Amino acid sequence: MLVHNADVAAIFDQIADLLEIRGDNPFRIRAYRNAARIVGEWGTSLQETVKNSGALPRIPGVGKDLDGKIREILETGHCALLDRLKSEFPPHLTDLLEIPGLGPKKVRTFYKNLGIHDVNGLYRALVDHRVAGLPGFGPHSEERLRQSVEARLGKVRRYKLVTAAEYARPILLALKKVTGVREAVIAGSFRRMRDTVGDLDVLVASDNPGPVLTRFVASEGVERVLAQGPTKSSIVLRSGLQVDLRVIPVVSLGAALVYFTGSKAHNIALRTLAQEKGLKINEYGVFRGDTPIAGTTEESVYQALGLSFIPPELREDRGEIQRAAQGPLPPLVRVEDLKGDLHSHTRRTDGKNSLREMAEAAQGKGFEYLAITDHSRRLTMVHGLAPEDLLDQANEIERIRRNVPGLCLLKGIEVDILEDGTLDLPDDALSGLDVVVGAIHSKFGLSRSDQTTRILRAMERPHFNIFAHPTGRLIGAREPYDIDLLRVLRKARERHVAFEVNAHPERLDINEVACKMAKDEGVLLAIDSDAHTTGEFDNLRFGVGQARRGWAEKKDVLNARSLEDVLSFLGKTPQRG
Ligand code: DGT
Ligand code: CA
Ligand code: CA
Repeated sequence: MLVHNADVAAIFDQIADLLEIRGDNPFRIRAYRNAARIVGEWGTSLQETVKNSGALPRIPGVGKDLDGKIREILETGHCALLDRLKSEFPPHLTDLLEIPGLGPKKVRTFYKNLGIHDVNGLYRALVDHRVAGLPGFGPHSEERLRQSVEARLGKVRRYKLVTAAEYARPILLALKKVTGVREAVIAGSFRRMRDTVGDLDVLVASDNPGPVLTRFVASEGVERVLAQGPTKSSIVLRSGLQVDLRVIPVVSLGAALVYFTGSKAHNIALRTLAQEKGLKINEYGVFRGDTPIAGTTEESVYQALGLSFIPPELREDRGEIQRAAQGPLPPLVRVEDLKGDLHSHTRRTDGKNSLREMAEAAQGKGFEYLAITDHSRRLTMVHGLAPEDLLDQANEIERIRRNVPGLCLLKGIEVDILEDGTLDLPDDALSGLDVVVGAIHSKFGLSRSDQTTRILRAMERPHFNIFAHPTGRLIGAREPYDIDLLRVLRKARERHVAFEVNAHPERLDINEVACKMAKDEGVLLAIDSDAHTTGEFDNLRFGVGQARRGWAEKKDVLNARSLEDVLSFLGKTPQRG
């Protein structure tokens, strides 16, 4: 076997890396590093020298012990010590060393402190901001590292809807103030409320584009201007998010909105339909020959094609066009339709606000009801509640109810579904509550059949009301666990269990496709904030977005119902608080 000096050096380097990750004696580590360097730079082939002379030349700086290792490698191509060290660690741990800026010491910290095994694990930790708290790391180094890891994973970066919304707001506000601007809208996937967006597409209706473009490229937080023409421009913000601008004539606003809202698939289907009718459609309007017949409003564009108006959330070419040809589409659920929230947390577990603060915030939002659903005891890292804590909280709820007139506080729990499908609290602890939200927080890796069975069993429990964040995904960070969704939905219908559309920006779970399935299976949706702070009730709009993308109407949503109807669904007799 041909063994180069460089091969020997590489093995020594790997040994040094692993010894360092292990936290071994620094002198020993240095001996391997030095040997790697010296052998790697040795001018003649060690293997040939040994073959020709029968002996290894004396290599300065390399001790006896390492001499033996060099011989071993030259003869076999392997080193038993390296194989042994490798077996002490997860197989892909050392892949982390290939990420710019990461050496063995940092890899050791990730492995020891966070249990990270590979690049994907590191990525999840970065997305969850678990790295920023480690010694030697802060928010900035975390962000830099995340970018390197993304590059390594070959991810095309997409942004959470909430993040995109944050960046979009000041840009829109500024553009709306520019003289001559009739309208400024974010089109694209953002307007369709996709769970993530690739870039922002800003559409401005103005018959005087110059000042709009000037203001746009001067937006706060611009890192680079990618392109600038007379009516369009693209910028990249410091966060990496790209923003495209198109300024269009006021008379074309409707047609431009349709075109730039997309989706691409929807546009293509519209174009085909237009051609069948002998029409032409583009971002300036709908035309018969050269004569414009529609384009100022979106309604006019759809009408010219013989369609009723299609809400942006449905524009994915998933049957909406055929449906709109038959008549008006069903009215989709709106944020204003929500009468309450059935999943929220307080400081008693991992929330950041007190029960009273949460209740007052919900009252301020005009809710009729708010369910307090802190975690059950199994989630020890958040000090989950045992039965006696639940009683204590029930008393607190009774007291606070008087301070929030008009709002009914519901006593609830987010109870853990254990691996075997039992719940983390006994039935008699749950029976005293108004609402039981069940969720999975562990053992995400069970097989499809085990995971499904686990959930079906949990739903058999008499007090199980709402299945929370049913697929367990974390956007960009954790894939959904594997379940037979249809079976679970059918069980949910049979057991009068509602499926949650968790509106937390990192979850948006279930997604639109599952929402549509739930609707088709006759399972009610509960669009919940899962709020851990008073500010998070505002996230409900993102949950509503997913539900709308899944064709959900007001009648499909549990918490669009009155308190009385909700209590009756939960199997409770209405009692006025
Ligand atoms: P994203 O940014 O990846 O989240 O997704 P979108 O849908 O925002 O896509 P984007 O930004 O590439 O383009 C914005 C809209 O412009 C898109 O939804 C539809 C329209 N559009 C873009 N490219 C084409 C195209 O090649 N043909 C047609 N008909 N429309 C297009
Ligand atoms: Ca876009
Ligand atoms: Ca774009």
